[in-house]
Amino acid sequence: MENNFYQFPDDFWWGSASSAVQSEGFGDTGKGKSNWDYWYEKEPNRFFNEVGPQKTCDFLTNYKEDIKRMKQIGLKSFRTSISWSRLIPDGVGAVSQQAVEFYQSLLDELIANDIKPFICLFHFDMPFCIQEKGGLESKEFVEAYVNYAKVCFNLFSDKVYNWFTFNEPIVPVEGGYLYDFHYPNVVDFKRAATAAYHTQLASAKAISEFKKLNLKSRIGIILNLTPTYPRSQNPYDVEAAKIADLFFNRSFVDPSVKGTYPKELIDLLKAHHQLPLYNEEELNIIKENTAQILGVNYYMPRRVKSRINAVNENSPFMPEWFFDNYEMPGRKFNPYRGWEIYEKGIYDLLINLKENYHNIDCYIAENGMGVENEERFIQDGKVIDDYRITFLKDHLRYLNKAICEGVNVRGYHMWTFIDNWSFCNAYKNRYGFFRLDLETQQRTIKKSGEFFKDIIENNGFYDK
Ligand code: BGP
Repeated sequence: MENNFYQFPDDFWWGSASSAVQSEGFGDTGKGKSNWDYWYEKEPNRFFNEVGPQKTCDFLTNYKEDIKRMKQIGLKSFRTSISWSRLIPDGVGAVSQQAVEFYQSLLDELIANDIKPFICLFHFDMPFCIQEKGGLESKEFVEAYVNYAKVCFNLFSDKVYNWFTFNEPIVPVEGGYLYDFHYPNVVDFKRAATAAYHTQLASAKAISEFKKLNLKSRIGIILNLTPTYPRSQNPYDVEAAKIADLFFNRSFVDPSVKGTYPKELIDLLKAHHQLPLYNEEELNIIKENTAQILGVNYYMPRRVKSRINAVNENSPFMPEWFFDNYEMPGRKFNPYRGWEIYEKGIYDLLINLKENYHNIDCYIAENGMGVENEERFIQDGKVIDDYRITFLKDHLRYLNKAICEGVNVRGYHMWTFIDNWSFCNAYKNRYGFFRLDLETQQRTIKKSGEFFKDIIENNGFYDK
């Protein structure tokens, strides 16, 4: 078969993503305890091999060398987050000077190496003292978060290229209030809806503060969009998929990009007495302060079918009252993470943004493949991760198609640069372009890292 060259636009943001909790380590900057530090202390057994958030690639001390590695493979941009509990150990009030110096120096180092800093303010971690006051469920969270965001804008705005208020805001809602995979391990839909609403409000208020500063940089939000496919075109299946999409995608993408919640979602929650408390003034803030740029994390699709059994009314209200999850026979599957691999999903979600979300400027903020026991694939000291190269190419072909069809997608960041700690999964699955030896802290480039370097150098790649 003849090879095609997949050409990407000039100034495409070829990059990689990470987050503070997953890479920095606790360090000695006087960081306060976060919700993750607390949960690990309390229930270490909830973490793979009982490895907690203190055991990382220690980016806090290795960042200069790691940025050299980024430069070595030619990254144009890098996204990480600021640790709120490092910057403001008590959640509100005094700012840690050591933390300020670290983040200033990190940003300077990226800029000096021609790597655009993308900074996210919230990647699942908050100071534990804010969590104790009710966390996402409380209005105190909203005010404390907005104060923290303002501190960050004032301190770092001259150095940051793109800002993001939250990473995957639905995940702490699902994990913490519905499905028991994040602290505080509550199962209660109305509380989940409240947490989601407060997150959206906090995001909009931070955007409002940002706009007052008239900066050159832009601000947005990063959402994990999971294109939702019905098992079949049977109207029951189609309706099930529509409802799943309302819960898991439109609940955040609509207010973030359009400034309004879908009426169907409001009606459904109202009918089941699950709406959070809200007021017109807050809804107006959400309406007026939408994202200027959207980051999209894409890992897997969602497939659903209509429910086969009646709902047990004496069980907690759940999105699954309206659909069953569906495993498509023959699906491509990553058994280590338990996620379907469906490359076309990246194209479908981007076309949806083009057609239904005014073709907002966006970029792929995360995409990647976690694999267990990668040491199996080491040859002459290097992980030969051909599976990751295939995964990457398969997604980039569809990304390229979306670009050719006019989607405003500005970049692609792979998760992640150096193998890092995963929330709960710790080091079970490895994702990086560089392998981390946890004991020696040594980093070694994988074959995929070298392949990504070639892509960046050529601003595209040859393939079938
Ligand atoms: C996303 C998160 C990342 C990262 C990634 C991989 O949801 O934004 O923080 O962890 O998923 O998932 P995991 O680490 O759970 O395998």
